[in-house]
Amino acid sequence: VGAPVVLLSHRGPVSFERADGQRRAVRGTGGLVTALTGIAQNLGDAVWICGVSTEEDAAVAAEHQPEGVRVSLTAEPRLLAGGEADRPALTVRFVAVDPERHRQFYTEIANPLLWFVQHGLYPLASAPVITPQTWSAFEDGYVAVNERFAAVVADAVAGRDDPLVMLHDYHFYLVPELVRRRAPGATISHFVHIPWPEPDGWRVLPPGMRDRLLAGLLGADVVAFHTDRFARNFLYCAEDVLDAPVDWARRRLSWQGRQVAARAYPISVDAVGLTAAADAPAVHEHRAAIRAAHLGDGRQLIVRVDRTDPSKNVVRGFLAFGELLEEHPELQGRVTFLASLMPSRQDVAEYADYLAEIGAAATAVNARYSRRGWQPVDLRLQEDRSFALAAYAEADVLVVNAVNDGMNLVAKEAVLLSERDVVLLLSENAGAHEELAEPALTVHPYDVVQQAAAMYAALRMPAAERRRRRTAAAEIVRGGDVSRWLQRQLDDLAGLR
Ligand code: GDG
Repeated sequence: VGAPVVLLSHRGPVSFERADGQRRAVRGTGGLVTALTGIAQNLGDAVWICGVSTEEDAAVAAEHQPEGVRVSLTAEPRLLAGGEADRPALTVRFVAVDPERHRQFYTEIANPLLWFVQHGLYPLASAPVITPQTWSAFEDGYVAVNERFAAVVADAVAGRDDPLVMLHDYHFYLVPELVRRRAPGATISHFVHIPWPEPDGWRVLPPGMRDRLLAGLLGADVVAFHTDRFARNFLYCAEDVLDAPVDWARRRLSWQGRQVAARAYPISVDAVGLTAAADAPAVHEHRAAIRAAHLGDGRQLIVRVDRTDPSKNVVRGFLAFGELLEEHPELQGRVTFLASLMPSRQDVAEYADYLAEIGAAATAVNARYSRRGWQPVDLRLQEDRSFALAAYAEADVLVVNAVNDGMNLVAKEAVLLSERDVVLLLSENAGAHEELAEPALTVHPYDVVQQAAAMYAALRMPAAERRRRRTAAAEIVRGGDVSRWLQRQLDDLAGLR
C-alpha cells in the first residue's frame, strides 16, 4: 500500500462474545465487512475504527484504550497477544458512544431516514414527517456521533506522514470535513455503499440536513460509489443544492478552493475465498437437504437470499411468484420458492413492519396454492451463511428484484457458486445491473406481471442458453474481483497525493 491506512465503518471486521467464561472473536457480517475482510491482507498495518456492537466489544475496547487491539483476520479471527505476529492482521479500535445518542444516530437518522431517502422508499404523501424528535436525533445523535468518530480518526492519523483515510457509508457523512479540519495533510476518500438519488430525491431532507450532509462529504478528496449513475447523481445534487461548479467530463467539482472527485468503483466478492467457503461440510449438508426437499423428478427451485430490508423488495417477489402459479398452473407442484432471509434492524419500526409483511405475503401464496406434499414458498428467517451458499449452488433461478440497491453482492456470489446454471433475475435498479445486465434477465422492481414473466422465461430457458449466460456472468464477476476494487481506489488516491 505504501501509506498508513485508517479505515472507518460502523460495523467492524470482528466482534467479541463471551460464552462459558471465554472470550471469542467472530467475523462481522454484512456486505461491506465481508468484502473488506477478504482483502485485509492488502492493507498493510491498517487501523480499522468501528462501533461497538456487543457488550464484550465494549469490554475489549475499555481494556485496550486508546491503542486498539491486534486481531488476526484468518477464517477464524482471534485476538493477538502482545508481540505476536500473524498475516493478515489489523489493529481494531472500537468506539463506544453513549447508548441514547447511538440510538438516535442509528435507529432514527441513519436507518431509516438516510437509508429510506437514498433508496427512494418513502411514500411521500405520508412519510417522512420531520418532527422536533427527528431534529434532536439529528443534532444530539447523528452530528454528535460523527464528531466522536471523527475525533478518533483524527487521533489515529496524528503523527503519521501522508495518511490515507478511507471512510465508509451513510453513518458518517460529516466525518470527512471534520477530519480535514484536524488533519489537513490527510488524503480522504469516502465510499458510499448505497444508491445516491437525484436532487429531487435528496431534497426530501430539509435544508438544515441535506446541505450539511453534502458539505460534510465534500471534505473528502474522492467520494466513491458502486456505479457511475450514483456518482453523477451526487455531482448533480452538489450543483443543485450547494451551487458547486461541476466539471462533468472529469466527474469532479470545486468546493472551497479544492477539487472533489466522484468516482465509481464497483465492489465485488473474494472469488477464491468464497469458493473455498462453499466447499465446507455444513454447506454440503444443506445442499443435500435442499435437494431432498425441493428437487428431483424435474422439479425446479427459485431462490432468494437477503436481509429483510424493505429495499430488497421481498413482498413483490412473492406476489410475482403467486402470479406465475396463477398464469401457469402446470408449474404448481413443480417449482418451489426458497427464501433465506436474515432479519435485519428489528429495532427500527419500519423494518419490523416489513418483516411482518413478508410473513403475510408468503403465507398468502402458501394458503392459496399448497397441496399435499408441496408448499410453494419455503420461507427461512435465519442467519446462516452456509445455508445461503448452499441455496446458491442448488438454485435454478435467483431473484434480485430490489427497489434500489447500491450493488447487491448476492447476485455476484450466486453466479459464481451455481452448480445448476442459475438464471439471474436482476433489478434494473441494483448497482450490479451496470455490469451484469447482458447475462441476466432484467426485472422491473414494481411490475409483478413482468417479474412473473421473467421467472417463467428463466424456468423454461434451454440448458445451453442458461450455461452461456451463467458462464458469462461468472467471468465478469471473476474479472472484477474485490482485490481489484480496492487496488483501483488505492491507485487513484496515490495519484491524488
Ligand atoms: C450493502 C448494500 C452493497 C447472506 N445471508 C447471510 C449472509 N449473507 C451475506 C451475503 C452477502 C451479504 O450478506 C449481503 O450483501 P448485499 O450486497 O447483497 O446486501 P447488503 O447487506 O444490503 O449490503 C449493497 C453492499 O453493502 C456492499 O457494498 O452491495 O448494495 O446495500 O455477502 O452472502 N451473511 C451471514 N449470514 C447469512 O445468513 N453472516
